[in-house]
Amino acid sequence: MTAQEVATAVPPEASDSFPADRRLEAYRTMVLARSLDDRCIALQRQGRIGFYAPHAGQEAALLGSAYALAPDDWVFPAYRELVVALVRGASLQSVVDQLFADSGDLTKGRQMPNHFAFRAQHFVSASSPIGTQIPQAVGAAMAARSRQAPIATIAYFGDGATSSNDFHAGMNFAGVFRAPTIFFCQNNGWAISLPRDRQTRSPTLAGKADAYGFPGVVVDGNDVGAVYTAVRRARRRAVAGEGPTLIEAQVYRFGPHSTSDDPRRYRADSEVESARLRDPVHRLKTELLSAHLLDEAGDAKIWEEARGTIQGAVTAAEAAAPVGPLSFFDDVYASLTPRLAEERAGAAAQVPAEARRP
Ligand SMILES: Cc1ncc(C[n+]2csc(CCOP(=O)(O)OP(=O)(O)O)c2C)c(N)n1
Ligand SMILES: [Mg+2]
Repeated sequence: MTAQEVATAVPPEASDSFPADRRLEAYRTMVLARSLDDRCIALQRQGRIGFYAPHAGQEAALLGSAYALAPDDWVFPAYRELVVALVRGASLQSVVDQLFADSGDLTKGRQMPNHFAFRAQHFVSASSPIGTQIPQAVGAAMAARSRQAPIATIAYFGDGATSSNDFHAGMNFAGVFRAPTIFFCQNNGWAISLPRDRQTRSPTLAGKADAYGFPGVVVDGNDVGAVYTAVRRARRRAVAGEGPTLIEAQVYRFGPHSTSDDPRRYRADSEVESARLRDPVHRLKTELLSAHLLDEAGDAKIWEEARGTIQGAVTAAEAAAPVGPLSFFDDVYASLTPRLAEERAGAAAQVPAEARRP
């Protein structure tokens, strides 16, 4: 089945269209996401957080996919999907706390900054090793199916990950066993400095699904509605037992690969400028303006509110206590072994009283 045929593989349903009454809410989240991105890069440059992987330019792909999922689905992210966690109900404060590794950090300072995990939101820890989340998502999907849970799993990954061993292992297994998994590839044309044409000669990345025997779809990743529809349909297929779908969302990330990267060494400024003409935030704003759901004054207020909310979260994170040193003893065993209990007591005697919290 080719990428083109896929569009007709699952009959469309009205509920596949992005809900009109959620478009303004989606725009607010998009503005929050864009503002957070700008702020996080500034915080890293100021030495206040250690590391950050930007997503500006990919908001429509991230949001459109996130809105199409159900709360019980499980998300297996790469490392650029904090917006997905926000849509699923993770608090902005917990995102910012993770970046600062303060006592509000759900990962207790044990992960690299930007490597979020939100268990309550079914959002698995970020995958830095490229592609590892793909077979994990397939395994979780198979487990869900054996429990007869009517859910799907989604694996987020980039164009670069399509060259990984884990992409092949996950896609092949999912195809053979019809795993209820959505493979969501955000193709920004670059794997750090490696351009798309050095990655593969496949005309599309979605076309790779042909070899594994399930549909592949190419979608405009700047169009929140188009992404939503593609993921809704893939999800319906998955839950109906029809198997996986590979979605290639074509996007462009404006910023560097991460705060450790300088894209001017490999990417022409003109490429970025022309991509900015297709900015998904601007695109949704234009749609809302023409539908009279937004005006310029309302837009300015949305940006101002977003910056204020972020400022509040940053101020709270900087005022929060660091993660307590005794947290070192948590989470390895359900209850401490006698030896570890003794070591913990010894350590507790050496730390100041205010740091004795877990
Ligand atoms: C197994 C593995 N190999 C190499 C790396 C180094 N690395 C980190 S990100 C990256 C590029 C990933 O590109 P892509 O999948 O397109 O995602 P993008 O960053 O463009 O969103 C590479 C090679 C890694 N993290 N893991
Ligand atoms: Mg890429």
